[in-house]
Amino acid sequence: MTPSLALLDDPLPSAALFDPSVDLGPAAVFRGPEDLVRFYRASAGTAPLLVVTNREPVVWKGEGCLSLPPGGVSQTIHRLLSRTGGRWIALRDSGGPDGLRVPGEEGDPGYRLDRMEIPPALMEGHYAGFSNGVLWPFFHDEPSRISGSVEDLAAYREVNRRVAARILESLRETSPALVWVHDYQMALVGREMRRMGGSLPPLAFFWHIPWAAMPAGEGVPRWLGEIVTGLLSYDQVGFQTEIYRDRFLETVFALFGSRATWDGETLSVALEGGIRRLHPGVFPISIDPDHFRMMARDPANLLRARLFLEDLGLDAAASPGGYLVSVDRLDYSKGFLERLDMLEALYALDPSLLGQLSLLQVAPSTRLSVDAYRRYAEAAESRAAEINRRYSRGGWRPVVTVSRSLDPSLLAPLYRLSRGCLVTATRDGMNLVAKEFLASQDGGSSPLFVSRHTGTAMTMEGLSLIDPADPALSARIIHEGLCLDPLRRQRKNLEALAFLREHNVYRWMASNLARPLLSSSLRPGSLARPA
Ligand code: ADQ
Repeated sequence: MTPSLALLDDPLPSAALFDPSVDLGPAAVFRGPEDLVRFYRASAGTAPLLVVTNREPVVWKGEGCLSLPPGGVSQTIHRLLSRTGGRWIALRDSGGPDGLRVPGEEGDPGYRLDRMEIPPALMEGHYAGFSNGVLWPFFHDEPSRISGSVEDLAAYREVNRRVAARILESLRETSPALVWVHDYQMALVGREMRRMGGSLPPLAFFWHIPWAAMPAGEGVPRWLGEIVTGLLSYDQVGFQTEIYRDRFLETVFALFGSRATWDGETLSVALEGGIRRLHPGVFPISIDPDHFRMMARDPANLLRARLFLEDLGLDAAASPGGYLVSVDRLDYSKGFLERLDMLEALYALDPSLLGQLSLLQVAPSTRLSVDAYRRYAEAAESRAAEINRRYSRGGWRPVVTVSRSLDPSLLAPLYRLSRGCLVTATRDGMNLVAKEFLASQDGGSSPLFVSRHTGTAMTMEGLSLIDPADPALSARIIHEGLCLDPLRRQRKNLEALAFLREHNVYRWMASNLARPLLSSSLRPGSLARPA
């Protein structure tokens, strides 16, 4: 059934909420943070969750004043921890003390945030050197951008070891139902914890970025062997898509041959110390679509967005055909150069768009301590300037770049007021911007054009797929999409929104936690008791 606008205005049916079992099943409905909190309590009882990320969720503004996460995954984790108690360990990236109490709302316990200070040289090797100089380009299929040294790998190991030690320290004070570690900067934390010994709660890990296919005929690089073996130390490793999970399994088989077996649920690997068993799962990450719908509809937000567009010269008078929108960190994996090639191909295909349709790029710089990023930012800037020199007319510019982050309450109406959205990543674990755009349409008919190399394209149906490697073909797809009957475009958007409302970030989080929480509640002497 095609979802109607009226249906979208109803809350989701409150039928079966969930059974705190491994399989959340299609009946499990997570309408918002409350359902996630109920799921957590039903599965873990009063045992807290311990979360570990590279980046801290809050920014210290001085004198105990904190700015909380504006949205996204951090905010979802933050909300759960605020209400259920717990602990978050991260590397400190603003001022203030090592340990903070992050307050919950009235009546909520809040949680403790451990903010580990890492000496700058060590952090440089860990973050700019190995995480973003080696792991990021490798897993985003950009081998020519890999730059890292043995010292960087040593720094990465050392930071992971320190984080592991901090977790073990906190286990002396608290008995979490599980430890949930995030992303490629922290792959070795589980290994280090097991090396340090002692009894541990279940260890879950989520890998947010793609897993690369192994180059045919080449062995697995030694450092990659170490990362993979490190990941085997967790009890569950989550991936965004089946493709990434299967590539991970292929890497394991390339390394361990017949010492590894996989039964569709459990991966078993015979290592020197015994057999490691873990669950490599698939959990496509998502957003809170209702939150974006509300922000995109809010009259005050819409007014602010209109004024913002006027300042940029993108209001109806200055840019009569409107604008296509792109929102991403200025990262080479997001395909900035390819996007500009597509735009040029679109103008070549339909010159009547010149003077009419612009591209609005919201693109804050990122990771500037890494050479490859600095060079890329320069190249993207000069390519945009070249297009602007060539095609600008009167006050109209083809490319308008905003080089800073915008609050989600402004992004949502900017998505909604656009003529369409371009997601041009050459590789992307998921891409949440695509989902935010679809949610912000909320009955609107502006199309999303999303790269086939994103997790979003791999896990959602009915999307208009483009290929950054083929700008001319992509331009044709974009042109067709823009010319499509608005009612058909609206129907596609509504179907996508209905999917996102079911597969939202709360469900994502619960499905990540379900299996490890169940195993935690079954452990003898565990504090976690199902309700
Ligand atoms: P990212 O590479 O950062 O995340 P993405 O999934 O698009 O990519 O998430 C970015 C988030 O930051 C979105 O919520 C977006 O709104 C926000 N954002 C991006 N640019 C912004 C801007 N200019 N101003 C304000 N907000 C901005 C990594 C992986 C992805 C994976 C996510 C989550 O690379 O593949 O989807 O983690 O797992």
